[in-house]
Amino acid sequence: MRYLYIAGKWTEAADGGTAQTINPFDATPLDTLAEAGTADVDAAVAAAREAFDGPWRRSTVTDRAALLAKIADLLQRDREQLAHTESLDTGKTVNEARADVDDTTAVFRYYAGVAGADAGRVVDPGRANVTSRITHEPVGVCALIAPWNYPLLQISWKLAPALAAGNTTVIKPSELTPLSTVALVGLFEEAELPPGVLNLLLGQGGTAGQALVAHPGVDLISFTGGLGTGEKIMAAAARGVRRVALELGGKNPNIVFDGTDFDTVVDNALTAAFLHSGQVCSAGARLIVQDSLHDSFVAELAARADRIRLGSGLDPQTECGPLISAAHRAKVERYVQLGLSEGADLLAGGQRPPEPNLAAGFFLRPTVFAGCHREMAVVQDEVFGPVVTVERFSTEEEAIRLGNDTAYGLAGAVWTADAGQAERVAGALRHGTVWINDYHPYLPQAEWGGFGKSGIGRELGPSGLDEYQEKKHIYHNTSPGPTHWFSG
Ligand code: TXE
Repeated sequence: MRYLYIAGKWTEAADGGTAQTINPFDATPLDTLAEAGTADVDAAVAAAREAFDGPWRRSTVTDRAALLAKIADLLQRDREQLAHTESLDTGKTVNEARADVDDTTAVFRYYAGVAGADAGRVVDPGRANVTSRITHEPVGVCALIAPWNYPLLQISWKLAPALAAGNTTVIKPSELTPLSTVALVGLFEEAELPPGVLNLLLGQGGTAGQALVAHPGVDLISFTGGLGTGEKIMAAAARGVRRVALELGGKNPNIVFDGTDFDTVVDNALTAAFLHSGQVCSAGARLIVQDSLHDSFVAELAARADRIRLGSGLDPQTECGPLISAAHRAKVERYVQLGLSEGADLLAGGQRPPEPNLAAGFFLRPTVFAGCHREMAVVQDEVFGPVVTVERFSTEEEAIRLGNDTAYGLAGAVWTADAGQAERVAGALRHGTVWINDYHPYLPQAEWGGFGKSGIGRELGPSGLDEYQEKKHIYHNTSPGPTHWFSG
């Protein structure tokens, strides 16, 4: 049984509600979870408020940086156990889960390092006997809501800067993948975080999540998840004019010009599209390939997709795990049907795997659609599964036009041997991250976020800390006197 964590105590839900989390590999139960209702949301927000108004407010940046560095150490100490938990809960390979723990550690270390690096600035007031400075203050109580594809990593992108800036927090992991977040809260307890600074709610988005974002005691909401939920959350944040940051996924172009190393580019296209079964907000799910290369490229891509080994994330031979849930696989399968009905050519996958040992899990074979064009829904919508579409282009202008022909704008890539072309295309793409001759790497010190419907705000980098800070101007007149503005 896993509990809520409110005001420094592990607790059942006030109404005794529970839910099960299951293993997506075989649909067997993994654990029972307390399921928060509105009374628990009220208690968590009240605890966060009390902590914000209490000693945490007087904590120094140095204290908070030391805490984040300690969490980084504990994450590494528990690396194997955390990776195992994450793999079981999400279905991803344990290798990828290890990389997630390492990336999470790097994020805590980064914000431990930068927390105190910028204490504000002194400005020239342009007049005598005045000093004027800008200071940074925490925003207040932050509601941090994470999705199921990178549970540990996504909550940490929010939690590390929120705490570094001196906020208090109420976090809610996805109901589908809460276990690594529960473990992370355990590490904060071990590091003796004061009660109320970090509160954990487990539960459904439509109940606990909705009550949390609607709560008037919350000053800031940071959310990563689907577009529709993001729109609801932004509407909730409007009531009371609360701050909001949203990361809402993407439909990311991966543009391939002729002339780069063939094996390298096909290999990277596979990783871009099928890492974590394509359940990645920045997945390279929309390949845009130059005419002269197209036919050999798609043939090799499909052949290699057919060889991807599916299985349990814990099996070292596995290259792709299952999708997260039956409902999510059904959504992806609807897109496969839609792609077929829209006239795309199915070159690989499109089916559940035939192996009997995979029948109970939520598997779908890596799927390659060629002959796609920009009007198809399977090209425009975020499918968020192991489905890649291939379009073709002949000129650089056409590649740019296609790459920007999306309502989203999270990430994209360009593969070319021509450095000038690489810079021109990267400069013209309207996406928050552009890779040149690579796909997927991100850096804790570099901003991450989207243009268009991919969201608002930025995580990581200095801007990721800014999201959690108020800026205050302190104007100090050291020699005050009458203004003589009014004569009477
Ligand atoms: O996400 P939701 P879902 C996309 C992807 C996927 C689609 C739907 O296309 O198919 O979203 O996935 C909480 N108030 N991404 O339905 O609902 C929920 O409990 C407050 C892209 O699983 O957005 C969970 O903690 N919270 C994405 C979190 O929101 C609410 C990653 C995300 O769930 C809520 C995941 C509400 N009303 C899915 N409703 C990315 N950007 O990487 C739900 N939640």
